[in-house]
Amino acid sequence: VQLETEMRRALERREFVLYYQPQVDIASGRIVAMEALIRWQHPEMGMVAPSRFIPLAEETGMILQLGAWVLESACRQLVAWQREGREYLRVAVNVSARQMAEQDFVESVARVLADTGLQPAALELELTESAVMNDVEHAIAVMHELKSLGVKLAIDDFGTGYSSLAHLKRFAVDVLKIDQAFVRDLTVDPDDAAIVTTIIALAANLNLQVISEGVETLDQLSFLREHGCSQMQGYYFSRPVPATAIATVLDENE
Ligand code: G
Ligand code: G
Ligand code: MN
Ligand code: NA
Repeated sequence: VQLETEMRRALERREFVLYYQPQVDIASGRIVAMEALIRWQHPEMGMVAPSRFIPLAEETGMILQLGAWVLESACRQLVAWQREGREYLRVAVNVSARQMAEQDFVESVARVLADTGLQPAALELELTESAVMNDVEHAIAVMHELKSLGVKLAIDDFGTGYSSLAHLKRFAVDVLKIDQAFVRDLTVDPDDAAIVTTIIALAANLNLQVISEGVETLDQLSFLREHGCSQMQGYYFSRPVPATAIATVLDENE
């Protein structure tokens, strides 16, 4: 309850910050995108983890203001990076179920694109499988409207939710993002290995891109590459870092 009150003030006090984590194209070794990940720097409590406040923000509806702030900030930041010569870079933004359910969500995305001047194809929205399955018919309609704007869509945490293959066929998505729960033990757990290779094959057969998250070791990277996963994200490449540290990360990658 305390945290809820604090969270309302935090936006005005600019206590939320975005960290960015690179997504790497394995064939070229190049960073192609950044996932924006919210952090709360509380003046007394220090860094509050998103796992503590995102669920609360979703319950209270605060996620709507928070999500709008994240989307706008990430798009503005990307435009700034592109103007500094990183025109190849894209940004991935997490969208919660509550945001997707809002009547004016698509309109708000269109407005942010117009306001920031970001080209739509440089924005990727990560929709969790559970958010999409919350109200499938509505989600499918929203996904098609978002696609019409020209933005890219990814299913986050893929494999942990309840989307059937029949649904997947109707989703207007571009990317499947393999959940880190399957990546963690992939080199030692045959079940995880089977799940991951199956998702990669599924994506290939449906003409979807696939990205693995939570890649921490060279063994995981090698396994994923050998099985055809072309994009990866995880501590092996970089932890999420503040915007001010991105230039260094990109310089080292170029
Ligand atoms: O950054 P970290 O790995 O600690 O994130 C923990 C969880 O919080 C993840 O599930 C991530 O998707 C979620 N998260 C991080 N930033 C955002 C955001 O801007 N919006 C939403 N809806 N979720 C986020
Ligand atoms: O659910 P989502 O994919 O949006 O959440 C990403 C979360 O995973 C963030 O909280 C981020 O900090 C975390 N993360 C990113 N890379 C790694 C990694 O290599 N290992 C682990 N354990 N967590 C990671
Ligand atoms: Mn994500
Ligand atoms: Na995820």
